[in-house]
Amino acid sequence: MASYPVRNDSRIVLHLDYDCFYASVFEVEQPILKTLPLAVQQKQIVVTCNYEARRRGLHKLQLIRDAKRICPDVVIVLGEDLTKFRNASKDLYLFVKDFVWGGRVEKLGFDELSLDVTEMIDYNVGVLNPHDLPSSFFHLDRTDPTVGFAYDAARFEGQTDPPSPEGCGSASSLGLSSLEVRLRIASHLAGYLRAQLEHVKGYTATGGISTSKLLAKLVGNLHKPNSQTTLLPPYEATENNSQGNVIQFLDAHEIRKIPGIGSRLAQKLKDHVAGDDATDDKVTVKDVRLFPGMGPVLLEKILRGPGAPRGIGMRMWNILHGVDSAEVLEARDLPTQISIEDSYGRLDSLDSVRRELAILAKSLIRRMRTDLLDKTDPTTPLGRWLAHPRTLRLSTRPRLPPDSDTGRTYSASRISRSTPLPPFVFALDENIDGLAERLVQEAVLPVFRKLHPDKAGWALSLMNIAVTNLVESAGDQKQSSGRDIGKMFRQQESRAVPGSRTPPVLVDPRGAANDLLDAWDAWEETDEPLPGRMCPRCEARIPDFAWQAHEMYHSSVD
Ligand code: TTP
Ligand code: MG
Repeated sequence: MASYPVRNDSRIVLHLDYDCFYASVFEVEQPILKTLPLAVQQKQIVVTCNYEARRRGLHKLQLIRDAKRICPDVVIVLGEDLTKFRNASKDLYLFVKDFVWGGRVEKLGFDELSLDVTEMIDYNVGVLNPHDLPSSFFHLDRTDPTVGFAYDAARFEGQTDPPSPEGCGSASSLGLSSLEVRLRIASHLAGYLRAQLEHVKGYTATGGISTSKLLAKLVGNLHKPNSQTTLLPPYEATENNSQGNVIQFLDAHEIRKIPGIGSRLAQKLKDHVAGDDATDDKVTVKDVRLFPGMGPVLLEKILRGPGAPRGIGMRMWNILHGVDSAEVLEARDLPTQISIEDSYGRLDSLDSVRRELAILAKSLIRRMRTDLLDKTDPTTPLGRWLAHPRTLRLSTRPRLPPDSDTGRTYSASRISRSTPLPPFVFALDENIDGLAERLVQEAVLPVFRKLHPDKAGWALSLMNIAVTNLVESAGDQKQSSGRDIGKMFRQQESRAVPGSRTPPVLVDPRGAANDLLDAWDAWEETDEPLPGRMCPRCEARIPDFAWQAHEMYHSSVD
């Protein structure tokens, strides 16, 4: 087959995924926990556990009851209040971003980062001494040549895929600016950043190094935990390596494991390639790529449908070949929206709806004050709004009647409606409770009535209120000054088990922002096969008891 044009000389991207993130947050607070099997509980579920617990047979999304049976001395901590995870996530993000020239660090969920380090790598290629690669010095600061670390540029740090024979390819035989040399240097930067995260902040992370967000994330998954992997060149077809390593690496992946290919797209591809009766078969990238007649035109035909972006065939064809042009988004100092939601057994009366909306509205205003206020200016002691959201959106999700065969209840999809956000919510001298009540009365309930014109019987299993359409206040574009960037996040998210008595949670808008329909899913499947039913978002099989938790984990705003 002809070589596919993989651009391999453009960006260098690192992907970092903190190991057992929620559990690590507790371990950092109380280091003694590191030596013990530790599980984080939300409702009756282990949402994550440390690697000591995993060695003893525990895994994510397991019933607490089972965890205790399998490992009676497991230490269980409560993880329903997300504040500490959110704070840790923000702190680690700012810590990492400080190292990266240009601040091109993107947060993917609470516990993953994508870093575009091209500029740093190319600068460091420029100062390499090709005659003495083992005594190289990585410059972390262009203006102060003493800031950095010593490293051996003749070898990769960590693992490579495929494994690289030690010392292969000297810089002189490859050319200093070859992709291999650039990735080698990047692997040392990844190793350095991971070591800093561990020694300064107490968190271990798993790393991936390649030329795009897609490839860096996927290759990082190969060696977990506390390790890193570089996708080794050649990326394009060569005489000796007929396909190139990108195709070889990607081809073996199940189609639904590719970030950017959500469940709906994956199902359509599977149906086409394997036929309708083979839904449980694993269809790989290779199966799709080499299917007779496959190409952008056929892909467009297969994937076309409501909601599918134009040109999806070409984009999918690119992804199947590892060509991902999505940029690492430059850190923004403001979120794109703030969204709070909670789920319920069944909300039916106006009183209960009003009460729960007031709780959500309080959280929303509190969150707006945390994320959108600049409190650094002593002349405005109450703070100054950095941005004003213009729109208020209410989403709800009704519960469907129980399935007549199984008796199980399922939820319908979300419905939502928007209205202008009343400006009184920005009053800083009024208390949050009062503002929230007024917001519910004057804005949220009228929208609710439009969404649900019937007087009762809504059987709501979820409500979400969000402020969107943020307009930054004049003079607050601090991006260019490089000072205040990243004080807030472009993406806010949470993965939590919802429930009427747990604090309402902030929601991840990744799904909405993603280029190729569904979100980048950070979720790794557990090693053990789980009973239960298939998640329509990521197609993981989720046990019934963990269903709510898992749904919430995705929690993207539809
Ligand atoms: P993951 O990245 O899936 O898991 P992890 O970081 O705990 O473990 P690993 O070392 O395998 O990467 O999820 C990140 C956090 O999100 C996790 O610590 C707990 C939380 N989470 C939920 O709240 N609900 C869920 O359903 C899952 C899977 C995770
Ligand atoms: Mg993780």
